[in-house]
Amino acid sequence: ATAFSGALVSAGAQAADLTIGFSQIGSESGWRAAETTVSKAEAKKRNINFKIADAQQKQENQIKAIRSFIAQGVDAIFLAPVVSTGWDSVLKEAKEANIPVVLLDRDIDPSGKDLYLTAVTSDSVHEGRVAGQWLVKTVGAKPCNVVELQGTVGASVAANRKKGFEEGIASAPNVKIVRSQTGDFTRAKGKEVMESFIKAEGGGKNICAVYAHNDDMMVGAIQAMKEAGLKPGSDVLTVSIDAVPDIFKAMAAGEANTTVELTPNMAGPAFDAIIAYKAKGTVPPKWIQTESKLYTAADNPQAVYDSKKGLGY
Ligand code: GZL
Repeated sequence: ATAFSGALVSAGAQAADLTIGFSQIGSESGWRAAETTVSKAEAKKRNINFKIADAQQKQENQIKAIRSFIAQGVDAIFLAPVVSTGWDSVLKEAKEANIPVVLLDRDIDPSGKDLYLTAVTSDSVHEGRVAGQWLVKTVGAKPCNVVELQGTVGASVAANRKKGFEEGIASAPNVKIVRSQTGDFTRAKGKEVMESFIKAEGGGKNICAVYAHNDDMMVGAIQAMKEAGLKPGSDVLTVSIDAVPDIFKAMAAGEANTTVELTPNMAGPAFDAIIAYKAKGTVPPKWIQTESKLYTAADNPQAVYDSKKGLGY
């Protein structure tokens, strides 16, 4: 009994002794704000000393934060990489300092795969594909001009969600992307770019659908469409990703159609992987994949909104 309880204590103690630094991108979207809130709660549950550095969406600030965590001698570093390139030297420094790195919610280029222990992300190509397939199913044979609001230039999820969506609509020649531009994952930029799309498309009458790489840009786009006298959710179909509360509020108002859910809890699985790695040398799989789920306006959006409100979005 002593040995057994001893083992438990040491594992618990192990987590209590762990200090982990998180280089977080910023709070550009409701989803990312929720990821930060949830990660703090997950750290608390596991008695982990958790330090979060907010980079205001700038890679150089993320690199500085990683260097500071290395200097502090943390036990592990979590990184949500704002873009997928430019990490080699700083991650090599972490490797030389024997500090394991875990990627959260975005990837770095495959050339850097030896520079991190594991990545906890969704399958963002699949998310885009599911979005495209929903649109094809919904419009049938009707010609459908789509405008696309892309995520941050250079972010793995933006490239993947674009690729997946194009795969999803490839089978329907009547569904075409006529305009595509980055809205940097923010509401403000999403609104601004949508305004320019509406202007460029003669007031937007021939825009059949908007595909946004996240719900926050779509919330901005919905604002722009309403101000231009268009009817998002009916005349103009909307499909986006994240499943934040405000997209369900729009659905309940008949102003949005579909979202693909992304869990904000990437840190929980990351903590568990690091605790097992530190306590027992268990090497995790290179990719810990989180699930995605399609929601439409038929899925009782008000109830979903109520259930998600207060989770830190
Ligand atoms: C996706 C994540 C994206 C979210 C956006 O895993 O990196 O970043 O979809 C956020 O809301 O800006």
